Amino acid sequence: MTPRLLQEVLKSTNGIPEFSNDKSHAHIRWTEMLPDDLRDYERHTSMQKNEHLVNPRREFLLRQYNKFRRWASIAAGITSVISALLSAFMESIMIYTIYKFYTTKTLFVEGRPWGPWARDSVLWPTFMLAVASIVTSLLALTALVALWCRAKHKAAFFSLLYAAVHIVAWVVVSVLYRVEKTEKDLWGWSCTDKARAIQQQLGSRKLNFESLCRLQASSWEVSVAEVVIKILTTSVSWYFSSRQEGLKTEIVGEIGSAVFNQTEDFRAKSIFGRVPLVEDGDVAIFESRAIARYLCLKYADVGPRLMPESTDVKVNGVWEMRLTLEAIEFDSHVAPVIGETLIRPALGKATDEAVVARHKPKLLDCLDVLDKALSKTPYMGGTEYSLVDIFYMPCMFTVSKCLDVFEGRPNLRRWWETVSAREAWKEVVKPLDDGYSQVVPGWNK
Ligand SMILES: N[C@@H](CCC(=O)N[C@@H](CS)C(=O)NCC(=O)O)C(=O)O
Repeated sequence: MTPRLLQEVLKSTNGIPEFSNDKSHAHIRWTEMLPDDLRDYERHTSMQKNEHLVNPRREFLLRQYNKFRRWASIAAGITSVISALLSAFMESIMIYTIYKFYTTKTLFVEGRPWGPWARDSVLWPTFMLAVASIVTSLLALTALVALWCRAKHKAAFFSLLYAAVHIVAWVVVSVLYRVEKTEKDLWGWSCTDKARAIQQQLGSRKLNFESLCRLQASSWEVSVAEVVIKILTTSVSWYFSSRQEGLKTEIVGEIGSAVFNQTEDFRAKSIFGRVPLVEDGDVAIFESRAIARYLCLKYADVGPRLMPESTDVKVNGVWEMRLTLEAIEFDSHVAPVIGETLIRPALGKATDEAVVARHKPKLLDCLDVLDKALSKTPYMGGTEYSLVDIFYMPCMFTVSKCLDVFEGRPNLRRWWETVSAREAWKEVVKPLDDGYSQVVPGWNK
């Protein structure tokens, strides 16, 4: 754990001129700053420890999760392609039938001044099927483009709603089209004996009712197939999505298992049973803030400093005060808000609104105070970037996913834009962001 945490803390310090003893270290990775023997040692232990950090079950679950996601996309792609093809087939038959009707309706037929088609022909069922097929093929094409662009359906609810509307609409269209097949509509008339007799009289090259009858019948069969296929593919997609959702909860549980399946040895070292825990030789330290300070002191001459160098008790006193405020005034309110609003829903548990109601107003007050303080100094700890900023950053980032943190707080926004623009932060936050976006609903809203 040590090298990993150390790496994360020190990475956040890359390119910090304020506390750096040697400014040429800016933008150099922490391992490159270590003396050769120590660098090798760190690399070696880091590899060793990382092997222990790989949780085979979690890796397996993640692979399964990605597999289901891939299959859900493949199923959605196949559905759209089939829908587009079937609809294109129906749409061309309907357009052809309508075209045939308009181009032949004035043909002369002995004893039928209204032409070869039924007297007062009913056209709407044919138009209805044509419009339904055009709409479906356009929707299917849009879905394909969206898949191609890797746009994800934000909520399974909407894709299910879309599938339900699609199925109901096609059931209605197919039933109406079939029920309205009388001698008056184009399909019904094409299949009558009277139409066949007229075809013989005019010649099938001019007007082939028999083939029109067959084409429209097959079009109705395709419309029924459209319903059946949609039901099947929706079930398959739903199956993959529900497996994917189930895995999300398992993955989060597995990540927590490091904490929850505690060994006696772990308990002896982290007496409250919490992570992170850092072991460095014969010393074991828990509490992230204590760990960060330990690492800063231990490697004070390796990387840039993140604590004041001054021996002035007043300077140190003010800095200590600001450092402490983060844990007391910010973390104690932001942690429950994050836990209830983002973490519990990710674990499939309900948000305890009473907890949110208790802590959110205090958090907002704290943010207002911080905004005011940041109008006087550029950083949380004073004039220089320091551990104080680093302590605020993870929760500030996380809570900004469920709360409008920076709105109406220009100084806090300016501070966040400055500190979060650091390359080291971007690198450190990426796995956190990727991980959360997989398990927390609405993370990337
Ligand atoms: N103040 C502690 C908080 C540590 C903490 O709450 N860790 C959580 C995981 S993020 C934990 O270990 N929870 C397990 C438990 O409370 O049983 C720190 O900053 O290290």
